[in-house]
Amino acid sequence: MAKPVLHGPAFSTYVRSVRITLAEKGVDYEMREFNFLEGWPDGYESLHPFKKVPAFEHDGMKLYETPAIMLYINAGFGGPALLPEDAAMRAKTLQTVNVIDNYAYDALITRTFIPRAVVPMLGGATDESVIEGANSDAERAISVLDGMVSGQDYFGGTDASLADFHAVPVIHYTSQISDGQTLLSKAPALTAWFERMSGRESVSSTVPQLG
Ligand SMILES: N[C@@H](CCC(=O)N[C@@H](CS)C(=O)NCC(=O)O)C(=O)O
Repeated sequence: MAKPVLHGPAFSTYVRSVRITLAEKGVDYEMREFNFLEGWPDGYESLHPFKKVPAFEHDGMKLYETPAIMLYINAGFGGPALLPEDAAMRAKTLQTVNVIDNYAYDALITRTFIPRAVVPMLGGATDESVIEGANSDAERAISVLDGMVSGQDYFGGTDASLADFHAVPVIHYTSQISDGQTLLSKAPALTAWFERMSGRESVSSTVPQLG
């Protein structure tokens, strides 16, 4: 079986979720890194028609959309099962993925982390009004995630699952800025979960270097 190929930059939260999943399954893979901020590889649309990262290839099969790639890796390779058996818990892992994609990423990354950390890194000025405007959505996202992981070790219950690997890159960037630290200080269960996750080799070995 050929090695899977993962396309995209290591700084992307979505690329990192796939990398964590591959590491958890013990899958050897080739990483084809590029920085989309500097331009897209020629013909990238053949891998991802909407021009986003990551894109994934394995044995002639092309796949895009992070949850689909993670499901494929979980089902297609050996190693531990990364979804709970219990029906309710399995549904809750998908719920976590959707909370991240539909609410948390926009508030915490697009409207908070990027203007606070990425824009100045690229030589621009932070627009405080964007961060202020995101605050109530960011608070809600953190508070909901805190409630979801409260009373259990992981989003899917007793074992780490794809839900945790989807969420951890977003919470990592949140933890790197003061606005995010303030939000996390009011979320004890999520903070404990993040510390637990940070101790995993798959997570510590994929911490992105920004700047
Ligand atoms: N729904 C996509 C989202 C992927 C996504 O938004 N990736 C961001 C980087 S973390 C991206 O490609 N941004 C580049 C752009 O929007 O031009 C997935 O699940 O993979």
